[in-house]
Amino acid sequence: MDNSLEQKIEQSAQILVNSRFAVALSGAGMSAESGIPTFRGNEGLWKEFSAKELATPEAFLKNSKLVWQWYNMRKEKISKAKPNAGHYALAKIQEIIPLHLITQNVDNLHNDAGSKNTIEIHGNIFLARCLQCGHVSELKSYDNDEPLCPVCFEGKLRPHIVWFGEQLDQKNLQRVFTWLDSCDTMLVIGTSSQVYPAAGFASDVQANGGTVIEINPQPAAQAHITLNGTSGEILPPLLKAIERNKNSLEHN
Ligand code: BV8
Repeated sequence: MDNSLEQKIEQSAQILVNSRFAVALSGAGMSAESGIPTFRGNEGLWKEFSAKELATPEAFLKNSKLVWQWYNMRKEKISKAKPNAGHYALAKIQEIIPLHLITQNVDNLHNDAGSKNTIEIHGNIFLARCLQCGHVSELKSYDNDEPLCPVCFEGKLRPHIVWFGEQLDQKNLQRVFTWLDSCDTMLVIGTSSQVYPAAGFASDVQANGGTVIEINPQPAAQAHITLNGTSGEILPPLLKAIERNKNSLEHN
């Protein structure tokens, strides 16, 4: 690792250890090293299917079976994936400093890696919502493209996912904005920063005088510090630097 990247990791660790209220925002790049394709990369998920055909309420109304087949294909892939070194390092950082996590990812891997205090703003691929009674239930299987509600037994289930053109869950959004109001350091990890409202969070923090640090091999956010690399490469040394800085802070 070149020493300018090492220096920037050290600088980022000092900022994070001294921050009052840090928030991490993660995107699909976080799970790339777990073998889950991102959306807009070369092997991106959107390549085969376009978002408008699948990740919209209109698509589901028009052809719910096709949408379920797409989600079931993704669920099968995700069910076989494991958190990577980046997920585990981030969960450990959350044990050392007050780091709150907002994820755009629906793959549950942050939860599997032990992250707490997480807001899944685009939902979770292993949850399904009844169109009839609104009940949200866990649906881990991926063999049924016309699942019915296990509570009212008659309603069709849809993925408990936020599609394009749909409002985010208002409770989640309220929590996000409360966090952003207090946030003095944001760590943006593995997102192309193209999807709103998440794409606007870093500039909200900057507008409040906060510091933005980005981890991405192809940086996309307006960040003060850019750690140019993958989350699996950067987060473990960032964890070590945070542990070092935290210890020396406690012993001085
Ligand atoms: C809403 C479904 C109110 C779940 C998703 C304001 C301006 C312009 C447009 C809008 C706006 N407000 C609303 C919109 C419309 C729309 C939008 O933002 N459109 C974009 C495309 C312009 N937003 C909405 O509709 C949102 N709703 O705001 O409601 C409203 C509604 C309508 C009109 C006005 C207001 C709902 C957004 C949620 C959509 N659902 N997915 C699913 O099936 O998964 S979004 C989809 O993109 C995923 O959920 C994903 O999380 C999200 C963001 O993608 P990324 O995570 O960034 O992934 P991507 O592939 O793009 O990038 C990967 C990055 O990782 C790259 O930078 C790469 O370099 C990096 N990387 C690669 N490998 C690694 C790595 N990084 C680190 N390590 C690695 N190893």
